[in-house]
Amino acid sequence: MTTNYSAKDIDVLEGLEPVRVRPGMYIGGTDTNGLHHLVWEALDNSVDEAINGHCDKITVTVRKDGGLTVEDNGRGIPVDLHPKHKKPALEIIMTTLHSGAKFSNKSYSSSGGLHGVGISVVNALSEKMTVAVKREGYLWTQSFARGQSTGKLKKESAARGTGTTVTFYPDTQIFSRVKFSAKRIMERAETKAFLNAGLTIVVNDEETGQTHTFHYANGIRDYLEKLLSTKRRVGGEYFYHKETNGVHVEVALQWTENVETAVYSYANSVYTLEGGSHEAGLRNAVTKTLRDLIERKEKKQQVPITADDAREGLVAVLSIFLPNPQFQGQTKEKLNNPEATGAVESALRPAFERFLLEHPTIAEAVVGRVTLAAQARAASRSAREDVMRKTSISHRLTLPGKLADCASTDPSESELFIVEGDSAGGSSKAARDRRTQAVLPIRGKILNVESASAEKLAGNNEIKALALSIGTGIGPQFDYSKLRYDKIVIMTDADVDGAHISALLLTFFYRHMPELFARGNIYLARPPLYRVDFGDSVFYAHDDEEKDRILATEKGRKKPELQRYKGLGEMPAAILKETTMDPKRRSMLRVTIEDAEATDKAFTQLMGRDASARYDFIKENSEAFLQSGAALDI
Ligand code: 0RA
Repeated sequence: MTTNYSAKDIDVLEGLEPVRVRPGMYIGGTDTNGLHHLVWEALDNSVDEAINGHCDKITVTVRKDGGLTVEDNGRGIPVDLHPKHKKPALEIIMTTLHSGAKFSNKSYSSSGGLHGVGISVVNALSEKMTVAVKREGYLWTQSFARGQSTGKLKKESAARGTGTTVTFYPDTQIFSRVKFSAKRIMERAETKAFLNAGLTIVVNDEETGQTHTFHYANGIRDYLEKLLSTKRRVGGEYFYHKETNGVHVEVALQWTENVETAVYSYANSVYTLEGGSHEAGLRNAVTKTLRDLIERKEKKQQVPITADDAREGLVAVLSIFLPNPQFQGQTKEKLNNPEATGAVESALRPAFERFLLEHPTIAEAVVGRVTLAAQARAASRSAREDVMRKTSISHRLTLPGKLADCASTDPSESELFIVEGDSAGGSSKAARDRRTQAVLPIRGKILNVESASAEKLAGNNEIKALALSIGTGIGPQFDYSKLRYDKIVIMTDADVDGAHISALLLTFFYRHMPELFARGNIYLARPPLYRVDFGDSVFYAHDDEEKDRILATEKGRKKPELQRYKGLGEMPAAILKETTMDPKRRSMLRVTIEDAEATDKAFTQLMGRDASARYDFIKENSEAFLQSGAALDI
């Protein structure tokens, strides 16, 4: 740091009243997410001290009295008097909007994300807040309530070292629920520790007496290890870090046998879910390096490598630190600094190329993996082109009205969720990724195709909507090349009725589109049936047994709060997304026909005309019924 902060630069002070009038504008809302924004804000202020090299330990305490304390050994918030306003800098920083940044002239800050609004916002939304600072040989304290000081800055005693301790109690007039989730805080602390190698973050949960210390000497390399866990690796791990022109770039990556790509990107240790300019730089560097390598190695004409081929199976952590991060998009989770693309690409590309040349075994494995992806794509391309042609305007017009289609026209990345009823349809539409996920609500129990006549089948609206959406046609007209979605996901309520509807749909597919099973396009979503809250920790259970197990293993902890989701329609969209739909977090069952004959028999028995005890059978066997499917983490 070359210059010192200059308090005199602040002329107009903006009070905190607007924050209390419209908290949502500053912290996104007043639900538990908003509540936790206060924690992220307080934590980020300390992490910023660490990013800028002034702090190496942060302690977060979830207090028994409902408050939260964040302590750091940074420089301490300045306490000197502002020449014009005749108030200590600390008081100005705590009681006015946006003043903290003006004092601190830090090179990197996480501000600009959804949070980064300033520690004063935490103060404004807390019924009580105390700040203790060690600086200039003394311990200083000041207290506040709802954004205003309740006393003057006090010089308490002589003290060694420097640091800031902030304790706040969220305002019950603002927040519907003021209970912090130690689990969420620990997850966040872990990520921050991964992204800031060497930083120690301790989280104390006074309620359970648990303490977790997060410290990763190898930073994002340790993070990558965790993300890889048991995934089967291809080649070896690659790590890169460099600082050029004030932009610090760190990458850790590894290819796997999985087909999914898992790139976690961060800017100034803020998670960028939607990627953005830095992620584009990574994508360019990786694609171009591998493309060049393959072209040089294989003289003869090869299948060209696309960016998606290069990323297939890739698990990566990208973390960059840059002076003025600009976050964009609805949730401000996309980095929008154009210079970041070039900074990442031009630094990474030559280094990654050198690495591959120096590690021929790894290079060979990665090239093999990427070539495989390219070949698979080429093989399905002609089929896909066919689909594209046939999904031209005339076909598009015939899509059923209640289908909420996805934006993508590329079947290989598209998914269709079949849900039961309009309310489930509503919540799944809110929870989906509209680019790649389509939702088709069907009404009630669809026709039992096992016992229905062909005419009845053709005239049934639900069946028609299904067949049109999927695109392949049914029975003898079935044409796989017209498939519009790679994944067809049956998503029914996690109860007996849901299992029944799943069975009806599976029967329909099995009888009229069996190839979809053979090719592995049919999936069952696994929405939870119960939510169990133990104060801070949240568990989801898919059935009674799992719920009982959770209750048994977590016995002795706080009194559990049990919630049974009556249906998908009742589940908040965010929860549905998190537990069931988001490809990064969900787990689904892929239904494969291992024993076609036995399956055929089971369907005939279960779904035929002559099935008096069918309902009971399904009730008892709904779990076993799904056992022909293998659990996949998709
Ligand atoms: C303004 C200026 C300086 C540091 C800070 C604020 C600061 C704020 C927080 C919030 C939590 N922990 C913190 N640590 C520091 C820089 C003061 C200087 O130049 O010495």
